[in-house]
Amino acid sequence: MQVIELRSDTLTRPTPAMRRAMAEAPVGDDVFGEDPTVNRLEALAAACTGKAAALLVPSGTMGNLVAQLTHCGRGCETILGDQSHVFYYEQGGAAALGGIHPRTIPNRPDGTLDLEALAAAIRPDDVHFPRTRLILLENTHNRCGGAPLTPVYMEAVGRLAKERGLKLHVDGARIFNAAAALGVSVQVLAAPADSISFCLSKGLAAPVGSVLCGSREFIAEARRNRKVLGGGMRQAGVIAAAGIVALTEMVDRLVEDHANARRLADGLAKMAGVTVDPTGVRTNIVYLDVTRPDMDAAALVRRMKKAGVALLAAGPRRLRAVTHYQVSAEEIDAALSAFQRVLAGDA
Ligand code: TLP
Repeated sequence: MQVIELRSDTLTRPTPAMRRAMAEAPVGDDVFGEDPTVNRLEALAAACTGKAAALLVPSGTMGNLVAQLTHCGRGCETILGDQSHVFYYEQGGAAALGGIHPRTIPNRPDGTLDLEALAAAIRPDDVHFPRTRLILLENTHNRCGGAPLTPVYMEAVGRLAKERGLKLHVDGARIFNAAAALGVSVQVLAAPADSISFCLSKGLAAPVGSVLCGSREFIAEARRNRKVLGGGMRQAGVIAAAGIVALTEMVDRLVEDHANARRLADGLAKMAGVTVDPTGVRTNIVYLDVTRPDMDAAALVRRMKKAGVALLAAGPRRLRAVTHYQVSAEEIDAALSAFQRVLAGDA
């Protein structure tokens, strides 16, 4: 049986154009700066985000860690959302490996951090306190329903950071989804940030890779930090080639994923046994809560898997579905039929 894969947009497989580009990519040793395909991808990523320079890293996690290590020294503090991927899902790497102290404030349901709470969390100069050095935002916000953060909000946080002498890093794993949903350019969203990382391997469907972007000096230092983490790759042009296809061919179609996510949410909203707020679905991520008292998230995931639909449990009663280029509108309708049957107890 062909499974409809909704666990994550990370599960996309490379497109035929990516496979071809990977096979044919001119390569060199990237640790020597001599891989022409990596250099091309980095130039393209810098242009897409409006930054001076860029650095290919193996994963989003490494991009965020390298950014934090580059902005902060040991004993410095980062302010970030309590629902952020960096705080929630990255093993506390900045603390474990960089001695960087995380200060969380609550994410609001739209993925933002309250500006007053943010300002209040910045430490005054006092011998008792760590030094606040960095603010970290996530756009789109994974655990907050894939919410896109607007240019106005990004600008406001950027202004605050500048006024208080701090740096701003954006975990833009899905920044192209944010730009598509808001109808703005990635450059506009990234402009207030000192650094931004984005993933080639999520909605853009490349098999591996993320890119960290920032000033020339920042990226030069980030290159050192990537190396010490073991992220210096050699003939990485075979990876970068797929990334170039991702950036040139896979961005414009993200709106289809957003329409499919909304289609799924609209269908689920009509069903008994689960709740979902379709108006909250702005990009490619849908969260739903199981309300059937005799079923929890794990049980629904199990039954849906049997019915041919793969989903992720995101809490005791919470499930996540993510759309991507290997899920069509017809498959969304098939997934909805499976939900109908499972929730009615027929499957
Ligand atoms: N997110 C994955 C899982 O780890 C949850 C997913 O399936 O959504 N930032 C954000 C906002 C992310 O969603 C992710 C991956 C990362 C960073 C980390 O990227 P990778 O997996 O490449 O290290």
